[in-house]
Amino acid sequence: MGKPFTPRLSDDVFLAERAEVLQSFPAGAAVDFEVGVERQKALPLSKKFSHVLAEAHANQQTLLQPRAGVALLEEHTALMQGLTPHCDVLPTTIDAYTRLNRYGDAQAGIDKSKAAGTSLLNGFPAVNHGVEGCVRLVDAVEKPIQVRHGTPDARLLGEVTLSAGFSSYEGGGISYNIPYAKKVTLEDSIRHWRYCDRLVGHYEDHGVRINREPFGPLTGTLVPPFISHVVAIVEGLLALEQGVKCLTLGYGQAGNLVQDVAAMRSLRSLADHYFKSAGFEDYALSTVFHQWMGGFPEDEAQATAVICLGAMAAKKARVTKIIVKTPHEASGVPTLAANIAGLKATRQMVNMIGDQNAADTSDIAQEAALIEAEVHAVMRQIFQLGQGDVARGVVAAFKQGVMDVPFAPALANAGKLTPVRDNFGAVRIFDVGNVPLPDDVLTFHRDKISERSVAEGREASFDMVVDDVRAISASKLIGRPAA
Ligand code: 8ZB
Repeated sequence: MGKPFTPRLSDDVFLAERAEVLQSFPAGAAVDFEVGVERQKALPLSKKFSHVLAEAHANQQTLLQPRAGVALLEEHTALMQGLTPHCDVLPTTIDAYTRLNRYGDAQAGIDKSKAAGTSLLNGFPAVNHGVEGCVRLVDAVEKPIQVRHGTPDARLLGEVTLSAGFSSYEGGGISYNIPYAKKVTLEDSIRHWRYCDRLVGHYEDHGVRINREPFGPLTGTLVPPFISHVVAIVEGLLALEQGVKCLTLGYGQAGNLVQDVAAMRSLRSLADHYFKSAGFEDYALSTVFHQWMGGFPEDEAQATAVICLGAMAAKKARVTKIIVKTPHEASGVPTLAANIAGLKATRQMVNMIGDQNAADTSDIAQEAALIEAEVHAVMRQIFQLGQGDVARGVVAAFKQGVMDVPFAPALANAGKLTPVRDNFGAVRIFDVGNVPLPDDVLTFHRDKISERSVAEGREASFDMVVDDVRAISASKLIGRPAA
């Protein structure tokens, strides 16, 4: 298949762009790569993301990670310290202004938060706190810490946080564009994430391993597993080409246990297949499962049940890491206590499932085979469109609707593919749009949807899709009509 990816950014081009990125905002002036390398090297193993992931993978343990971020450094540090006893790896969720590179607005948010004595931002504005603030944070916590965001142009954020000792960086040129932005072109976001991957590769060149994690769930709304798998594989290939060596690939819970376990199993084997076929051997691969990313029930006990179903699927699939939701999900940014509640419920479920047999049933194998056939069909087309350049291939694929993410805001996305649940709640394809799935696969989806139509005595339609989008927050998995 040849080398199906954009060539590595040359050092000359990277370093020239780097000078520009660091001059784009005053915080860039404090970034010193050599000092960053020394800081990363001085981290104890227990604070290195790549090490903790490798240990968990080797011992078949599952790490728990919450989401959390507030405006002020002291408050955020206290939040991290409060979460530390209840989780395995820490996040730092970045605020929405920083994600849009609006550092002036982020600063106003910091100032107003100080005056108000409470966080008025929905995350931690790491660029404004700068290298110095981030170093103080990293020094004050005892576990590995990751940047979690949703930023199409995350170059400066990466420079600041990685040089301060964050040891994992979430995102990717597709997964942090299509679900998050409307007008950013894929060409731009992929180019900016090539920079981020090359920065991580540059740390690797200097003996520092930093974990990279594409954002698996995409829009979190009825995303068929093969769609998010293709994005994960493409972003994985792009990252490996830039010298990334430690990758965590993810998937967001869809809700049907068989499909969710099959999705996690196939994600791992498919990624290995495509990475090795492209000539990559030297990489560490781990997996992450996101608990339900769609609408949640308001009621905290009901929300906890949704959290536990995700924990169960994830542990059945023996994933490396779970991103944990909270019983406050329906209402907004969670308190520390709500975050701890989600972590405790997840831990209890993970422990109880972990003691049990991990063997797959035949229905899981069958579902995994379906996902594999779907991924191969789309990847084949992406390689063809790219003619040796997977980045170009994926851009063309989105343009033609060959790749299509349901419910995404991006203009770069066709939005023709429409999913719906089948009679057991698995996500199936109602309208395939221009995605080139094989005929036998499409027939399977159609038959599965017909089964549900017969059971409900109604034709499949967009109403059914809407019912499904609302179902979990209304206490069911499948959006059945009222009896
Ligand atoms: C795409 C990720 C969305 C999830 C959570 C949302 C949702 C966002 C914060 C946060 C804790 C924050 N989220 N910002 N959780 N603290 N600052 O990310 O609730 O679950």
